[in-house]
Amino acid sequence: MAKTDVLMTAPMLPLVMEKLDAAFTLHRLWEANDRNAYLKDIGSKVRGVATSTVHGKFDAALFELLPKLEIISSFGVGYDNVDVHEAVRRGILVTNTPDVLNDEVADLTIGLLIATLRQIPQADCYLRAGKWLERPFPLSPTLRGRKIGIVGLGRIGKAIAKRLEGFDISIAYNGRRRQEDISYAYFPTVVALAEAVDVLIVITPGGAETKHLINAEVLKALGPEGVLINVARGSVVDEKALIEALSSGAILSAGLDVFEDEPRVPQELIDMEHVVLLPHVASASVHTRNAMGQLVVDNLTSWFSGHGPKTPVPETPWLKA
Ligand code: NAP
Ligand code: 8YV
Repeated sequence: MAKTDVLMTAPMLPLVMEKLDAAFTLHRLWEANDRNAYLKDIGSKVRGVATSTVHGKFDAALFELLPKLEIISSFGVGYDNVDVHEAVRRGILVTNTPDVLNDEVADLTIGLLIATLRQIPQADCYLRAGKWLERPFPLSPTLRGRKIGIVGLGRIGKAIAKRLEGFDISIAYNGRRRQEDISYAYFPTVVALAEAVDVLIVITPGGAETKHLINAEVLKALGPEGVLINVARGSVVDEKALIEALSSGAILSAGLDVFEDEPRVPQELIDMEHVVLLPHVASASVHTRNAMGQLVVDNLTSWFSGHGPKTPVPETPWLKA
């Protein structure tokens, strides 16, 4: 029997490529000299797609070239890369990779928070530069006595909060609605939360709804001792306003895993010594990336063997006939 045709938009983990290659006829979009000509040639056969948050936008123009598409299996829990409204309109399922990365991302967030406050990367550079031989490293700010505000208390936000409880500090949160089973203080706006705390940890989805949720007003409310940790999406923070707030001392420092135009990072941030910058690595361990990759494979194989998708996104639930 002929294998089902699946399109991959850019190279993925070896585990994903090998397993999809074995189960399907895998079309490698990145190997085509002319993307459009290639898609015009093979697009009418394609029933599944494997893509990732870092492969660029999966937009209406791409949908148009794939008339038989049934499912988009996306690598990453965030799926702001996929035009999900277009998928809904066309009755196409979208799946993501939730939960398997919660602990990894939460661990990294705590690491980034402490690295930012206690200036761990800067201290490492100081030692390597031989400056310790001249004088001790300057005293740093602290986590002690701080109040933490989590913007987006979802799966990962809760895993971060669980870890923070061990640090004996106060925790509050913002989301679009209060969660009745949560005892942390709830603030209905990000500005109100920022006024009440001195660390903001951002872990919402990206996309139009959260674009520049963290703006100049929020940063001003966070105050001169305030620290911003962004592990969500670059789009959630107004990067220009953040650079201004960090330059003027409107906030103390920032720890950033994500940026507005990845992998390009503004030179102003790179030149600042009081920020910690990471290249979008919160889930990037071999263990967790392989678990995410396996879920990309499982969603496609489960769907095409008639068992439904494993982890459809809320906008495209699987309604079993
Ligand atoms: P989730 O369980 O869906 O949680 C998202 C949370 O954000 C929910 O609690 C939601 O609460 C809140 N939220 C949504 N819109 C909001 C808004 N406009 N204002 C305030 N809060 C809002 O998702 P998750 O699995 O925790 O993942 C969260 C996000 O983290 C992903 O979408 C992705 O962008 C990011 N992420 C980044 C990395 C990385 O490598 N840096 C890794 C994994 C995930 P309400 O519904 O009550 O508003
Ligand atoms: C991935 C992420 O690293 O899951 C997400 O939403 O941002 C990260 O876990 C990213 O998708 C890169 O593939």
